[in-house]
Amino acid sequence: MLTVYSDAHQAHHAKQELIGGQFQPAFDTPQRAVNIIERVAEVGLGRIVTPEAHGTAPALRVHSSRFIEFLRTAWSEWHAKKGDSDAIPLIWPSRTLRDIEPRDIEGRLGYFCADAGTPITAGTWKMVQAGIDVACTAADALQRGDRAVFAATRPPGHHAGKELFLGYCYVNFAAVAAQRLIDQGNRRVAVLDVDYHHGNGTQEIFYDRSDVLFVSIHADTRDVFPFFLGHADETGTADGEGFNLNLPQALGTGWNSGYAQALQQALERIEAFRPDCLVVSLGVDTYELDPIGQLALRCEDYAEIGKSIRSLALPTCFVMEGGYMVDHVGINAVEVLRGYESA
Ligand code: Q9C
Ligand code: ZN
Repeated sequence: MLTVYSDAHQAHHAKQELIGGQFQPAFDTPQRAVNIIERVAEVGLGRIVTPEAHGTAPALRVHSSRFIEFLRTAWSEWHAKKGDSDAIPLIWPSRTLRDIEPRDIEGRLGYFCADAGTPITAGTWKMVQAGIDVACTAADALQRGDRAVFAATRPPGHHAGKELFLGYCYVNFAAVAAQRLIDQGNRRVAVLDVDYHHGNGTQEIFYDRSDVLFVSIHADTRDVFPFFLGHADETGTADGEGFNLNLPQALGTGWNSGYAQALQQALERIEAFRPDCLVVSLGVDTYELDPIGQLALRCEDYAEIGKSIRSLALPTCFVMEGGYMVDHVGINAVEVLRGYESA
């Protein structure tokens, strides 16, 4: 399996993260992606290539132009006003306030960002552009005939919506890849999201469409981030009615206590959709030792996930999402890919 990777992600390294009222080291570290690519090399998964430059056009297919422009320019605006500290919003257009884009950078940060855990730093845009390039280069390899390809992106992307960033995600790379596959002539694309967290951004982007099916297995959002989407009754709207499937899991769920069954249900829905290809949002924060996650998958379960996905016999683009147990993120992510290759 081909892997696409750029070390440009290292340009972004958040200083700290506010968690449980305390500043702690950020969870999305450059080391996560380094460990993943080192593991890919160690097991000899296949060739590793650097991405081709694609600019912002592919991101503009799934995000608004004012949003991408904001991401591109926010740091210089913030830096001019506030100096070197990470740009983090502290006020949001919550439910009873108005939907107005402010003029000042502080207001605009809250307008486009939904949480306080997704800072913009000097290197954020460089990292995000590299992620767009990686996702597109991977999608193009699939289109040229590769059976499977791994987009080793950092940061994750599945929380990012048309005009919203949160949850360490800025641009939705899985959505960029899925849309690119549609734009290149595929009639139906399925997105399977196995990250611990619900892929609220991917759901939002494709919610009213019947050409992209979104299926997600995640920790129940009544209990965990991102809270405000991801519930079982969200099935799609307008043309997209019936093309969104959320399979929330109770905290503590493991392979034999519900996860394998949910995966089977997800695969059956994808099969019935008869897609031309598949994008997998590959998060491994479902791991039993993940410091953020509260599901309970073990190392050996990840190969089973890969094997099960392979049974669909679809051209498959894996796009890296979460996984924060840093010394296991490479092992577990690559287990999925090896399981896929072995089946
Ligand atoms: N107390 C992804 O895995 N903050 N994003 C959680 C936990 C947000 C993670 C705080 C975590 C988002 C793609
Ligand atoms: Zn996650």
